Order: sequence, then structure tokens, then C-alpha cells
Amino acid sequence: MHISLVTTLSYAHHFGCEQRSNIVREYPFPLGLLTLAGVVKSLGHTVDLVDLNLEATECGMGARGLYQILAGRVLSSSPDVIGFTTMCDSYHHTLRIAEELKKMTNVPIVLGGPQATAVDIATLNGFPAIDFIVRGEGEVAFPELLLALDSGTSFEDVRSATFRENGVCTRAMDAPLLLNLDDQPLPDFSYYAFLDRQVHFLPIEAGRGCPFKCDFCSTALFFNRTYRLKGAARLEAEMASLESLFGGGRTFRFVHDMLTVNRNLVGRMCEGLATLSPKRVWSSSARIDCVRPPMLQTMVNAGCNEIYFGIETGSASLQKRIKKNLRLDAVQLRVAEAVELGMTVTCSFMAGFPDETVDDLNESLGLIIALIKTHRSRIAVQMHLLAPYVGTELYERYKDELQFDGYSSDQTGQPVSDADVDMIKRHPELFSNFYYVEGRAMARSQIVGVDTFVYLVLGRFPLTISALQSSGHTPFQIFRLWQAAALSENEPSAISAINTNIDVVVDAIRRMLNRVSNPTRAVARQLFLYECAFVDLAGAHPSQGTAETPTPVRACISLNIDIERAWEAVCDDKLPEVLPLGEYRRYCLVFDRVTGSGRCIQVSAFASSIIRFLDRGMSFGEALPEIARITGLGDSSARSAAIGLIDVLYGNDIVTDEEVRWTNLTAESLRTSSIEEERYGV
Ligand code: B12
Ligand code: SF4
Repeated sequence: MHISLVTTLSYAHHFGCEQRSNIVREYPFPLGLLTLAGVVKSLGHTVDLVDLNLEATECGMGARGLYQILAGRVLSSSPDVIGFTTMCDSYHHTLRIAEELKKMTNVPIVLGGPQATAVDIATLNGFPAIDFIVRGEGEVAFPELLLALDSGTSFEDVRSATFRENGVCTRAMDAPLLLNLDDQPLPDFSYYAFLDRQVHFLPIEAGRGCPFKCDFCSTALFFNRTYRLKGAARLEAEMASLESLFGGGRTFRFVHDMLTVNRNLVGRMCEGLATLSPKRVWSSSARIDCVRPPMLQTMVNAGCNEIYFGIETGSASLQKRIKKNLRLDAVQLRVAEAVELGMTVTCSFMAGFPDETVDDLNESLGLIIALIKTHRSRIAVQMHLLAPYVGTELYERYKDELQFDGYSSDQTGQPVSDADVDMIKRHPELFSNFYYVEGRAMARSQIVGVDTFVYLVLGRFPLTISALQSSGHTPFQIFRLWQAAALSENEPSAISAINTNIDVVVDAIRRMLNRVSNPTRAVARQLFLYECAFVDLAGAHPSQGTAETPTPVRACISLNIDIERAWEAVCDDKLPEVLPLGEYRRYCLVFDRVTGSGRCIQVSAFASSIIRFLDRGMSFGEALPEIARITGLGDSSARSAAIGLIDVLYGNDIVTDEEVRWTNLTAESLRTSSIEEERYGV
């Protein structure tokens, strides 16, 4: 049979793939469909893979009649069967494209994947366009369904199928879970061969299943809580196959619900991977209570350089209530161990649990700030609003209380049109992830924007926030101050993580600082100015500079912050003691006063000491020994080098006429002045 396998429609929003030729470094490959393509092709079927996101970006996401156009594309290869994969964020698109298809053809339409599995009966009841749903893993069930369709036999024996029989929705018995993933055909990535070397991160399914029972999580149930892990030989075969398509030297994302559950299996897998030549680099997710230092070390030896920890909440009591049950005293320890081993760590948090209190959220925000302060650029934090997924224990408990306000979690993540909203409101049982549950102890209005606050305020302005915190504000109070400032000029949706624009965030911080009155406001303001400069430096973080590596620097005539010392002071809660900040001199910040736009310029430590000199923090004579030390040059060569650099800085408008006049210097006068006699201090 010829099968059209169709992706979800959502990446364009998430990943900004503008054109087929301009694909991002990390493409969200539809791993489930590529896996199924491998399986059914090995059985003699042919497969056309339709990536709706590529198709939609070609004709424009907002194109008139988009669903019709996409349906036409699905039919273009004249399939005998159409199979959609599904996710909660994009289920409305899937259903509407299926409806368009049904107007054009009688070809059977099959849905599979996480969302259709969770809402199989409700979907068949509400949408006649859908003929079949395959629940859970597709490797056994989908070929059985194809066989039944081809031979015209009954669907009763198609395991894991949900179908209509005499107008009644019926579930066939479940297919057994695959216990051995190693012997399955390789996923067929050839459909994306056109990406060639553009993608750097490549996904590999390392295994399936998680035995834990967190009450908000839908994945554990999907794989029936049965943990499986592929062996090193299989993983190597998958990596080699991907490298043959996309080139060597890639980083692999090991996809697994919870890779580190079984210490022995992980140990064996890592031992195998450690012997590979060349050794491959990979990332994975884990629970902090399922990785002790020996396992972390083994993983690092095997090539793991990045780890993702789902922490969810910084409140010990909420940990228990959501059944995550992590011991929070282990968080800092485990993250420190991973960082120490050279890993990059991501810690993910959630907010918006129905019984979450202000204290709970305060503890989460406090833990996030503490993690950022301790680990700086080695750690990334995420904050997701709870999305009540169908199929979770939490959903079952609150499904009668779902409310919709158009402000969705980034776990749902995409803008919806009026027609979508209509559909979502008619079917809360299908689209629960777009809804929320009003908190018992905290109103929805109290947490709007907390996701943006963590990503863009704590993530980009940690010094500013820490300065406010050290003056006595709790993290929750700071969030509320920022939220009030952000909401005073914007609709709630404008500060959602999805739609947000960094300018909205920055303006709100500025307004918030104007409203705060406390002794450290001046400090917070200075730090804010400093951190603003980095907003333009994609990926750069103020804490990244060291004596060895260039520190991002910005031109601001009198703002010279020794950022290392400021960090230390903030982290030790000693900021007020080491005021005023203006006295700290180490790495200078260069701020483009001409455009006033906060243009960022990276300069070396050497250049920064020159600029510091020009900022009249010290005399040329005082600066020179340090310049000589940094450059390793003797005094006289260092002096020539410094003068040359000032010429360059001056010539490139990094320092301005005014500054040069202010220090009573010109490049010319520098050349002629005597070092000992020059003193341009305050
Ligand atoms: C890797 C991953 C991603 C990647 C890649 C996504 C992708 N399109 O493949 C990225 C980071 C981009 C991502 C993004 C998102 N993800 Co995600 N993601 C995962 C993860 C960890 C693994 C998915 C995977 O590749 N599994 C391996 C493959 C082989 O399994 P599979 O896709 O389930 O496919 C099997 C079956 O489902 C079935 N099947 C699948 N499709 C079809 C189709 C047919 C016709 C048939 C018959 C069978 C079938 O057969 C396959 C083989 O057995 C899962 C968690 C998990 N363990 O499942 C979450 C998960 C799928 N993601 C989820 C969500 C919510 C999202 C986001 C909305 C938000 C977010 N969390 O970031 C976005 C949406 C993006 C999108 N629409 O694609 C939820 C989905 C819940 C739901 N009810 O829909 C999950 C389950 C995690 C969770 N939080 O509970 N995700
Ligand atoms: S949140 Fe993580 S640990 Fe908890 S059940 Fe889901 S996959 Fe397992």
C-alpha cells in the first residue's frame, strides 16, 4: 500500500523556519513518523512523508485556505491510507485538515501519537472525518491495520485500534509493548536528507517509558510505565546512519521519558558508547534522584555533555502533592556535580498547579534564582505553566473545572485563530491543554506572566533581580511588581511566553524600577543598564566573561562594573556593603551613546583596560602595568600597543570625542605624554 504520513502543524511558530532553505540548527524531526516509515517500508509498503510545517511555511502560515492547500498536498501522492501523528498543541489543525481531506476523498484517515491516543473515543464521536485511531506504540498496530484495510478483514483483531462499528466507537484490545527496541528497523530519516549539514542536533530515541507517577504527566501512562533502553550497538547504528545523511560531528539528543531509571542498563549503554571511535556527543534528561555522581561520570565518559532535570517546584510540600517526590536538598548538589563534570544543565519548573500557594511559588522562584546565582551560564532554567493534559491523574481530578482565557501554557504553545477558539471551546475534552484550572489559593491573575518572568526576566536580568532581592523583596513580590508594570500597558497575552517580545519585558522592568523605592534601587538600575546591553548579544550572558575570554563590553561613559565582583556581592547578599558600584573597575562596558541603542561590542580584557583608563578610573600610568600583564608585553611595547588600540577605539567610535576631551587626551597627546606625569583621576 502507499501511505501518506503527515506531521503536526506547529513548528513554524516554535522554531521560526522561514523557508525550506533556511532551516534552523535544531530541526524538530517527527521521530514517531520516521520510526513508522522505517517499519512499514520494511514490510513492503511505500511512504510519502508530508511535513506540514515546511509546506505551510512555503505558502505562508496565514495563507487563505491553508487547510485546503495542505490537504491537497497530502493527496498529491495518491495515498491508499493517510496517517497523521498528533500532539495536543496542534490537534485543532490536524482535525481541520482531516475534515478538508474528507471532503476531497474517501481514503481512510488514521490518527496516532500522544494526543489521539488520549482522546480516541471523543475524537471519533466528534469528528466523522476520522476513521481510525491507533493507540500508543504504532510498530505492531499500524501494520495490522494496514493489513486489515488491504484485505478487507474485520478491525476487531487490529490491536490498539479504535474504530466505528455500526456507528458505535469500539476499542480493540491493546497491542503488547515492544520489549526489544534494538531489533526494530531504523527510523527513516532520508526524507530530510535535503537538510544536509544544516542541522547540528539530531534526535535518537534512546528508549521508552517511565515508572514514576507524577500526577500532571501524560508520558508515563502512554508507554504504560514500562521502562526500556536501547543498547550501545543499536544506538551506534542509529548515530552512524544519521551521520551518513547529515555529516559527522553532530550532537545527538537522546529522546527518552526518563533515561536514567535503571542504573545497570545505563551503565552498560554508557560503557559501550565510551568505546566508540570517534566518541559521540549526546544529551539526555534525568531525575535528580536517579543520577548519582558515579552515573553522571559514566555518562560524561560516554559523551553526554548536557542534561535536563525536571524539578517542577521548589516547594517540598508541593513536590509531594503532585507526586513528583523529589528531595529538594539534592537539587543544588546534583546540579553542582553535573556542572563540575562539565555538563550544561537545564532545570525545568512548572507553575499553576490548582492547589499551589504563594509560598510554593515563592519557593520555586527562590530556588531558580539560587540556581542561577550559583551556576550562572552553566545552567538554563525553564518555567512552564501547567497544561492539564488529558490522560493525566490531574486532568481526571479537575476536568469539570476547566476554564479558558486565551492565555496558554508554552506546553500548548501556539496562537489560535477565532475559528480555532470556537472549536476549542466546543470540545474541552479534546483540547484541555488550552485551558487552566483556577487555583484554590492563588488566582490565575496572580501567575499570568510567570513563565515569561523566569525566561526573560530572571534569565536575562539576574543581577537586577538579585539586587532587588537583597534589599528585602521576596522573589514572588518582585514577580508581582514586574507583572503589575507589564500589565499596566499590555493585555495578559502580550506577556505570555509565546507572544512576548523582549521590548515589552524590558520596558516593564524599567517601569518596575521606577516604582520601587529602597536603598538598592540605584544599584539595581545600574545593573539593569548593564544587563540591557546583553539583550542584543544572542546567547551571551553577563557572567560568561573570564580573565581569559573576552568579556562582552558596552560603552557607557561612567558605568564601569567589575562584573565578577558584582556577581560575588549579589550572590553573597553583600551588595549594600560594597556600594557604590562605580568604584569597581575591571572589565569595562562600552555603550554606544551615539545611537543610544545599546549596541553591544565585545572587546578583550586588554581593550577593556584601555577603555577603563579612558573612563578616568585610573591614569595611564596606573593602567599600564595591568595592560603589560594582560598582554605579556614589556612596559614600552604595552604602551605602544595601548596607544594603537586607543586609535582603533577612537577611529571606530567606540570612544567619543567627548570622552577623549573629558580625559584631556587625544591619541596624539597620548603618544607624546609621559607616563609618570599623566594622572587623570577624578
Ligand atoms: C522529542 C519530543 C519533542 C521534540 C520533537 C517533537 C516531535 N514532533 O517529534 C520537541 C522538543 C520539538 C517537542 C516539542 C513539543 N512537545 Co514534545 N515530546 C517529545 C518526547 C520527549 C519524545 C517524542 C518522541 O519522539 N518519541 C519517540 C517516538 C518514536 O514516539 P512517538 O512520537 O510517540 O511515536 C510513536 C507512537 O506515538 C505512534 N505514533 C505516532 N504518530 C503516529 C501516527 C500514526 C498514523 C500511527 C498509526 C501511530 C503513530 O507510533 C510511534 C512509534 O511507536 C515526548 C515524550 C515522549 N516520551 O513521548 C514529548 C511529548 C510528545 N511532547 C509533548 C508536547 C506537549 C510538546 C509541545 C506541545 C510542547 C513542549 N512540551 O515542548 C511541543 C509541540 C511540538 C510538535 N507539535 O511537534 C507532549 C505531548 C502530549 C500530548 N498529549 O500531546 C509529550 C508526550 C510530553 C509531555 N509533556 O507529556 N517534543
Ligand atoms: S514527569 Fe518525568 S519522572 Fe514524572 S512521570 Fe513524567 S517522565 Fe516520569
